[in-house]
Amino acid sequence: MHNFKLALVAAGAVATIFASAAAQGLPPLPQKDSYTVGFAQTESNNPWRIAQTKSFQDTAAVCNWNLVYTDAAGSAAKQVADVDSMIAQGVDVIFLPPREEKPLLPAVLRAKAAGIPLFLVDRSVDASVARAGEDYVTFMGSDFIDQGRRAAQWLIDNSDGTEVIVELEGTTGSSPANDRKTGFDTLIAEQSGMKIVASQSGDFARDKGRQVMETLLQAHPDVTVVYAHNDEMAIGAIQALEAAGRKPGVDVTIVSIDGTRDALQAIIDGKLGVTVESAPFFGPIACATMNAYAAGEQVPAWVKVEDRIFTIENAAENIADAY
Ligand code: GYE
Repeated sequence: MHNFKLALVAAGAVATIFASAAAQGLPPLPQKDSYTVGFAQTESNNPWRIAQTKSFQDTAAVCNWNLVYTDAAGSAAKQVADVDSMIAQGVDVIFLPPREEKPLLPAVLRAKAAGIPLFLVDRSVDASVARAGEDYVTFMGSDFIDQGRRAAQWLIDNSDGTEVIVELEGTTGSSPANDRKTGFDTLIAEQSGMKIVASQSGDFARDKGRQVMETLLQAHPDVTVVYAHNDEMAIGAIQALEAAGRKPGVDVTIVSIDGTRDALQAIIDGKLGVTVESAPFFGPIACATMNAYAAGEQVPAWVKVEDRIFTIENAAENIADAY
C-alpha cells in the first residue's frame, strides 16, 4: 500500500557511519521470536501522529511485538519520563520521535547506559551532542532540509517572481522545524523579488496555525504566500485567510509539507498549491531496521525515507491512500 524505499544513502558524512553493536559499543539486540518494543509518541493532536501510531500498532501484530506505547501529549518533560519508565521496565528496544532536539538527549544517553538499543524515528536530536552509531543506533526519517527546499522550488516555479511570504514554523527546537526552515529560507534568499516578512511558530498544530496567521495577517496584509511547516498549520492558515475575506489559492498561495488527506483535498479544491510528502508509516521500517540490527548487520546512521510531492497533477489519484 504505502511504498517506502529504504535508501541506504551516502548523504554527507553522517550516512558513512554504520552501526553494528559490536563495532560501535552500542547495546546489542539478541535475536528473539518476540520483542517488547517501546514507542514513546510525542503527541496525538494531528493526523500525522495518529497515522504513525497506527503504523506501529499494525506492525506490532505482524512483527510479533509486545508494544509498550506512551503519549507525551506535547510535553518534552513527559516524553523524557516516558522513556525513563520504559528503561525501568526493561523493554528490549525503544523507538523515539524526540519532540525537541535538546531536552530528550539525556534520556537517549540513559537508554544506552541501560543497555537498551534506541532508534530515533521521524525526528532527530542535536548532532553536536549525540550521534547515530555511537549514542543511538540510527535516525529513521525524511530529509527535512530537502523538503523545505522542494517547497521553495515549487513556489519559485509557480510564481511571477515577486512574493511577500509569511512562514509558519513547526514546534520550536524540533528537527523538522529547524531543517524545513533552513531548506526553504536558503533557496528563497537567492530570489531577489521574494521576501519572508514574518516567521513564527504555530507548533505544528491547526488551531495554533490559524491563530498565528490571524495575527500575522493584520501585521502583513500584503502577504501573497504562506509557507507552513506542516499541513495542519496550512489548513489553519487557510481558515484564517478565508475568515479575513481572502481567497487562498487565488490571492494567497499556500505551500506546505506532510501529505495529509485534508491537504490533498485542499489541493483538489484549489486552496493549497503543494504539499511535499513526509510519510508517517514507520512501522515496517522500524521492524526491518531492528531485525537487521539484531542479526548483526550494519545499519546506516540515517535510514532515509524518500518522499513524494503532491500537487494538482496527482492529488486526486493519491487521496484514497492518504491519512
Ligand atoms: O511533519 C508533523 C508532525 O516530525 C516529521 O511532526 C514529523 C512532523 C510532521 O507533528 O506534522
